[in-house]
Amino acid sequence: MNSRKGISQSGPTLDMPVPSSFNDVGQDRQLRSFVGWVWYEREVTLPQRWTQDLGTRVVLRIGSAHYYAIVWVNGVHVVEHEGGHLPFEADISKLVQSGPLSSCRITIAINNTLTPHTLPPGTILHRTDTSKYPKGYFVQNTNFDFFNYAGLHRPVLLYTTPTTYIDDITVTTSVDQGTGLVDYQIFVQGSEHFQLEVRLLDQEGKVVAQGTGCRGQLQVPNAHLWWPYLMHEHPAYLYSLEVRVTTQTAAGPVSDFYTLPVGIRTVEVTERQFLINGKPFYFHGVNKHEDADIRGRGFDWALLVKDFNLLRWLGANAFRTSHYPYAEEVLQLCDRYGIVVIDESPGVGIVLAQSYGNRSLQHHLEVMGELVRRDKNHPAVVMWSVANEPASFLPPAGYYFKTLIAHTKALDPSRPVTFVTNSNYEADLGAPYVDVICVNSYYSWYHDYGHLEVIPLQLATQFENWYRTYQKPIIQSEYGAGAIPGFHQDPPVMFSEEYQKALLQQYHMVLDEKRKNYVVGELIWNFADFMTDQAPQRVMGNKKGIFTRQRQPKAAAFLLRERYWQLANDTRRPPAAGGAQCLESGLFHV
Ligand code: GCB
Repeated sequence: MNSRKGISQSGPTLDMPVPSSFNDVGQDRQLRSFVGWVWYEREVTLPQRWTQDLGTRVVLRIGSAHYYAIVWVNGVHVVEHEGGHLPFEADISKLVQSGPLSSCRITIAINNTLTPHTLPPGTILHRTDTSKYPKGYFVQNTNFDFFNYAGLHRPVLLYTTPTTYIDDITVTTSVDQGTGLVDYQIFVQGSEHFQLEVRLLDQEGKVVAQGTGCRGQLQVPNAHLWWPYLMHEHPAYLYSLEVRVTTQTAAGPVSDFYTLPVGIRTVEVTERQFLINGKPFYFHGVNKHEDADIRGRGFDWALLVKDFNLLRWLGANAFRTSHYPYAEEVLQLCDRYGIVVIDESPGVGIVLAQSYGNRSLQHHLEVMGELVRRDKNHPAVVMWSVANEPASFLPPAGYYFKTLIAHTKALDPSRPVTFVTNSNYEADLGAPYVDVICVNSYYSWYHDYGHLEVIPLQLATQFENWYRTYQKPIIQSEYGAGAIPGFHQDPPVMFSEEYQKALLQQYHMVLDEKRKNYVVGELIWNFADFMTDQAPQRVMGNKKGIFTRQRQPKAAAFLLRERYWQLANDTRRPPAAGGAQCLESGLFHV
């Protein structure tokens, strides 16, 4: 690429909002289903200090680019990244500080092609029968049930730090007889000579502990623990860890300063229970997608806040980031509201034998490294899920999941690890390595259509088989039925709101029995309707949402709301009839 010419000189361009998927903003069918390279470009003017002060480090940060991205600044290649749901950065100081220019042209090429070695995997099918397809015709095939939205899904930011800067912080917490123990490790880059100060402040701004040096333990007598929001009257207590690294320069001392919210809490798994702060926790919540009209998977504050209001209206205390890591802002709100998260990697649809080879495994290990690095300090994250519904009965799956789970535990020994299975309990080769069995089932939906009466027997058998085999706590990580909003039929038939409700009720009877014992959670599939590829069994997407894609409740939402508040009743009563709880004003600084 010529470093002086912008992309607009190579041909016609489109205006494209960021963050957003590119697929649904246009009127062009080709753009909606486009597979291949797209190019984004933006020219920005940098403040003078950024370009003149050599003590300033200028960083370009891309929140998420789906799927493969190559980045240039002023025509110079600066970074490449594989994987659509995690951030990456490039230090561009040298580039922007090398000449008189204060403008900076950022060019990002993105390719959404999925292959057997990407995460999630996919295949490109070349249609060579020229009696049916034009020459060179191909389609992207996937083994997952959501639309492969692509583009710049999260913010693209430029920020600065001093040249000696805080690169990473790891915090783990424990509790010893009421004293909170906060172990920290701080990684500094740019110099070997610096001073490091650490302070922990409570919510009143009072310093409760302090330390110096790159690693240490802060002790907080009578600590306020971080509790999920329905378990305690003062939930989601967050301390602030202030980290200051200072270096001496010719111009005097220079500091990099970072504040990290810290929740002191413990997580533990026993043979029958999932414990948070030593107390049994029952997951009653949802599976979500990052999905909405027009913006596709693009980050949107208004949508996010609406979703959290709906979660709290429902009384949901947890969700799984099915089937990929969500935006960091989502986890920040979970920390602040006390909503528990099972944090899932993009390992969805790993069903081809080819996807179990070393190349795929290596990439999956790297993705877990990026995910843990990004999300390890969120108290809301209580468990990692390395995959969803892989073909875990295939012979190489045993080694694959053993390695992947051991690696994740080595990266973060403080949290349990799982993957979500729909394999037969006898055939599953990955289940021996998980801490919690997460199982998906769709009785009376994908088989025994319409026969709701078989659910109690089939579901009870499912739980008993898994528990007898592994003696590990079990989460019903998906169950549900499709309902087209406004379709009514009584007695219930499939796709009516009544059927969705009735199916959930059958599940709930068994869950109520088994949760006395070893079932530790239930997560409905799905929070909201979402877009999928076109297929005869999908009606403008997947309709298993209890809310529509526009976040309006179906009948099942009211049923779940009653149930979840009932489940929470031990610690807290439901809000007044008809009234969702309002988020206090002042909570948002967006
Ligand atoms: C599943 C998948 C989920 C699908 C869902 C369905 O088991 O994990 O991605 O969307 O079933 O509705 O078929």
